[in-house]
Amino acid sequence: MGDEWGHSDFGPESALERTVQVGQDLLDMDPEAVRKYSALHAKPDGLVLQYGTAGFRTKAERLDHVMFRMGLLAVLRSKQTKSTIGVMVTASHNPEEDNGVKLVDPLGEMLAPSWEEHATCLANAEERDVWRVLMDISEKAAVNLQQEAFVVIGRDTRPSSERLSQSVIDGVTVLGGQFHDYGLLTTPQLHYMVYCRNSSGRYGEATVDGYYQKLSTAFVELTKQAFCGGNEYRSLKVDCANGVGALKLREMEPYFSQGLSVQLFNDGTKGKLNHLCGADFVKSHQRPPQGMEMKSSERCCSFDGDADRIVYYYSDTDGHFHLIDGDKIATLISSFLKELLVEIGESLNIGVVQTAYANGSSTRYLEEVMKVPVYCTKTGVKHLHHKAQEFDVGVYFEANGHGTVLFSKAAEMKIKQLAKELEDKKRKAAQMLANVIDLFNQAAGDAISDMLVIEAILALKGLTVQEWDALYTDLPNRQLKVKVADRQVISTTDAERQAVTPPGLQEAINDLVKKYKLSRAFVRPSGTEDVVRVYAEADSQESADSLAHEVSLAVFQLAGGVGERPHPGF
Ligand code: G16
Repeated sequence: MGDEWGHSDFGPESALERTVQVGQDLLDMDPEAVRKYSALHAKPDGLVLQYGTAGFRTKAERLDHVMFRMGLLAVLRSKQTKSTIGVMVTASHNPEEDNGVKLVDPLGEMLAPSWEEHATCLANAEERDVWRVLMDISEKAAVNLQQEAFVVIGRDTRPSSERLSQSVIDGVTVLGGQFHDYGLLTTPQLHYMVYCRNSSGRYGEATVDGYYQKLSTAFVELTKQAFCGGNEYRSLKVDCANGVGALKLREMEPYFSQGLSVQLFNDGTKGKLNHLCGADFVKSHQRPPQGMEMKSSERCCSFDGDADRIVYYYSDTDGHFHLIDGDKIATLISSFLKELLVEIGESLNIGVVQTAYANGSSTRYLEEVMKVPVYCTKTGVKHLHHKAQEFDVGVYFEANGHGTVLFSKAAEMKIKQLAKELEDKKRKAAQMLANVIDLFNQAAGDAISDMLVIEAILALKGLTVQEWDALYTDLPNRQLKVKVADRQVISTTDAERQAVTPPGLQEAINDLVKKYKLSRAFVRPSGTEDVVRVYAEADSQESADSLAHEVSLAVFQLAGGVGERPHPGF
């Protein structure tokens, strides 16, 4: 394969993976072929969808045309960037009946905002307009149509995913693109593959084995000191949400098992994807997943359906459940990194990025105790990722457990050089940092990678899960969902902390918040589900629950609620 992007080949092959080279006859874009194939993936009449927080998401049966068209779009994006583009078929934390698709840009990051608009336009085009819209996008984005295109595809374990990823492939091939179908992958693994392929392998080898090797080697190196005598940190219970994370973690375990043994629950052999289990369920219901056997004080964690989120938890000796969410994960990681940076004595700046959902206590702890700057962005890792790129070391986590740490190229080079040059304690600190860089997935939030980082830090610091939890006390909080006729009637500002429309809603929220101590509340339309999300926190769980309920009622009344009125007790 030609190699102006630095690839020696467009992709590795294995018995399980499929690479198809399309015939020369399809290399030229053919409007008739596009029309013909598009009709086989027809758009349901009147359906309008939006490229949301993490791509398109809705009921799987409404997505065939979107998949085909995202295959087309990925080809244009690949031609424009002269890079490999990724397409992931998943609806992550959503129920099994849903599905979704998102495109992955050249460095493994989320699709650029202007292309999200193109995606929405193409997904909603009427059948007769598909070719014209493709040409409009090509013109606006200055796509060189003669350029070759290469797309990599991954999918989760939903029953609909295999068929839908075939529709993506149809879209890619009809526009003359080449592709590599990785089959089942976690979402962060697909992001990793894209990054590897576009960095000429410098980031790693673009195979699942390459991913396992890279992360496990860094983990084993990092934890060597902590694990030499064997200790209590060596076992962890993992709820895999009945998703793809179970398959991948099981495959990966032999690579890191000298440092950690994992016991898998909800591994997809019995239960339904994300049903009463998984990171989203545990975080929003603040209780253990079904199917997990928790003993007092044992460390447990949950992935979500495509393994890009992780939350930890344990139950204390009185049987009380304690959740350790993305905020506390960010705090643990930031304090570990800050200590190492101080030790090596380099003035590399560190910043933490959160969203409005971050617990007020976490922000206070990070700013006042740890003295690290904290920034708030809109929901969606694409926003956090972007902000985190401004720092030498940018830590970003959503409270729901979605996040990672980014190291600037300059910081990475500096640290890796110091790991060779420095002596004694400083050298050890630099070497640890170098391993941490390799252990984090720099392309996207990744439950498996985050889990290994957390396990390494706990082991190295000799921290129990209770000690970690005790860093600060979360303000009691509650998240609810409200059904409205059209969630777009709610628009927000100030990183989603204030509602601009509908009129009167923000004033109503302000009045309700005043009734409670240490309180805060906001509402925003979800970008992955057809609901409005409500968040409230206050000085007691009772107050947080009551405030969340009252705000839900205000949304229901002022934003066109449908169905049953929100009732107390959720
Ligand atoms: C996705 C995004 C996250 C976001 C979440 C909820 O998560 O990747 O950044 O926090 O959706 O978004 P919303 O509140 O707009 O529905 P996942 O794990 O489902 O991909």
